[in-house]
Amino acid sequence: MEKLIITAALVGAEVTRQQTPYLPLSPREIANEAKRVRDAGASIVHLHMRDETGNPTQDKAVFAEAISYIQVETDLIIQVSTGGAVGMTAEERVQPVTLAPEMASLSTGSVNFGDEVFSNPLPMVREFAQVCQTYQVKPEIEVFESGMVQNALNLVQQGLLHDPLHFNFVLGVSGGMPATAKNLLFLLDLIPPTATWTISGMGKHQLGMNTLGILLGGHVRTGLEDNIYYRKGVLAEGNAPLVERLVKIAKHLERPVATPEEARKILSLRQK
Ligand code: KMH
Ligand code: ZN
Repeated sequence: MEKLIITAALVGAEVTRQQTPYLPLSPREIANEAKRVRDAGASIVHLHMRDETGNPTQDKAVFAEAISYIQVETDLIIQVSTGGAVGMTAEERVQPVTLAPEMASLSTGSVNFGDEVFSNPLPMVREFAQVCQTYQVKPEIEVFESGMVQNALNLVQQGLLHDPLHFNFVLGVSGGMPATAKNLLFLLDLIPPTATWTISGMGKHQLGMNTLGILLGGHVRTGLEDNIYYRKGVLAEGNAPLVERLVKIAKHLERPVATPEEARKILSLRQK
């Protein structure tokens, strides 16, 4: 098995300070949190940004501020979100890719998202993939349901994505595929043998799905974007405790954890 890559999804677009006081919001707070998860063992940060009122924003300048702090203070791989928040326009969402980070998320289809719809029409997905190519940004293909895998394979045929692909299975979103072992195994059968993959479980499914991912030779995403609890009824005091626990589990399961430099090689990121 490859060494384990741990991604920390620090803040997301939906969680609020009312739900947890440990949510980082400003670019400075997000960068401080990035440093903490790096020290804990993460090698990638999946980034969303918030404006001064705490609402989600894809503003390029806000991303640029946080990224500049993170790059000075850590060697983390930066993965910007192109998902943003439900209801944002394509133009808003794609902005941070033009900062040429090493990675960006790319959802390859639409999905119900609670009572809303996370809308990703294929022409928009193709445009985002093209912008990623232009800026030499490696997409992480976000899969909320199985049709999104085939959509990604179609993008390879169209020359808009290239091997080796990297998938993130986001299981347990209300409206998407439930977080079950059977669903993960089913999805793994659909991806090319050259692909790498990571697993995100929503809410109470985070820990179990991550542990399964470690055992199956995949990579893992944790963080407050997906789950705010450390255990039932107990809030995680930030993202770092969630990362620290995965490092401990990986150690018990004899799966070494990758540094950012090792993760860059495993994921075939662009040469600097
Ligand atoms: N906030 C969700 C609607 C991504 O970052 O690419 C979408 C999301 C996916 O978080
Ligand atoms: Zn996200």
